[in-house]
Amino acid sequence: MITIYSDDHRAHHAAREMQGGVAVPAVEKPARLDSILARIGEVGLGPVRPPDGLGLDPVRRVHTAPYLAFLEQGHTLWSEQFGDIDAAPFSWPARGLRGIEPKSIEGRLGYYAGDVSTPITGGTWRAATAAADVAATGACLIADGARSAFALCRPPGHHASADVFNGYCYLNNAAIAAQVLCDRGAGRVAVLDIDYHHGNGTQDIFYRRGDVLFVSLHADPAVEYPFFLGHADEVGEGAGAGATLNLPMPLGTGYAVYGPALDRGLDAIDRFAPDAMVVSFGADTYDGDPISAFRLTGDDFSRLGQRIGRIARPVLVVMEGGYAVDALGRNTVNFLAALEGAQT
Ligand code: Q9C
Ligand code: ZN
Repeated sequence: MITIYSDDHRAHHAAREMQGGVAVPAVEKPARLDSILARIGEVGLGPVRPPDGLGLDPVRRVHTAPYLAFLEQGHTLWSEQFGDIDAAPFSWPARGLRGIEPKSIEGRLGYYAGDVSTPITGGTWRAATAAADVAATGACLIADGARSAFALCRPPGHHASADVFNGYCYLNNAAIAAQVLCDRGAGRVAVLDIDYHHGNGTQDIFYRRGDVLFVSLHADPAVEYPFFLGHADEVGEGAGAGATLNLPMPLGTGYAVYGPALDRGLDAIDRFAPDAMVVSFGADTYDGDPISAFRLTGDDFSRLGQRIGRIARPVLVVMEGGYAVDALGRNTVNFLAALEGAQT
């Protein structure tokens, strides 16, 4: 399987994130991709190539212009006031307040942010746009006839909506890829999100559309991030009614529960009969993940890949979460190799 990768991800390396009321070293860090790249080389998964430099056009198809302007300038404006440290919000337009964009950078951070754990650093824009380019390039390879491709990118994307950054995500790489597939002629695209966390951004972006099916397996939002979306009764609206499927599962879920849920999701995708598929892949469902509570093993990732590969559609895999860095390369490449093996 071909991997698309840009070294520009290193520009985004947040010093800290908030967990349990204290600032701790950020778990979404450059070493994650080093682990995956090393394993790709070890097992000879296939070639690794840079993105095409597609620019911002694919990004503008998914995100609003004011949001992109904010993301691009945000850290510079913040630094003029607070110095060269990572920017984070502390005030939100919660219930009872007016949701209009303030003028000050502190206010704008709260306006566009969904949480306090997604800092905007001096290199965030560069890394996030490179990640979007990686995903968009992967989508072009699929549109040109590849059976599978792997967009190895960070920062991740599936929590980001058209105009909200949160959950370590700024630009929604998987949504950008799905939109590229639509724009390149796919009549129907399925997004299968198997990150541990619900893909709230992707769901929101496609919620009212019938041409993009969104299927997500994740920890129950009643007890896990992102908390405010991802329940089973969210099924899409308008033209998108029936084109969202959420399969929330309890903390502690292992393969005995996860496998049958995946089969339900794949059945729905089969019925939808998409021209192509985007998999938002997170390895944070792993037993040893430091911020998650599912119990998948290294071998289970091979089983997931095998089941998804058997669906016999062109598949772009887009990297999302996964924070157990030492096992991340093995788990991810287990998944990719099994997926490709089941396709042929
Ligand atoms: N108690 C992705 O996997 N909250 N994002 C962490 C831990 C944010 C995860 C707090 C988790 C976001 C792409
Ligand atoms: Zn996640």
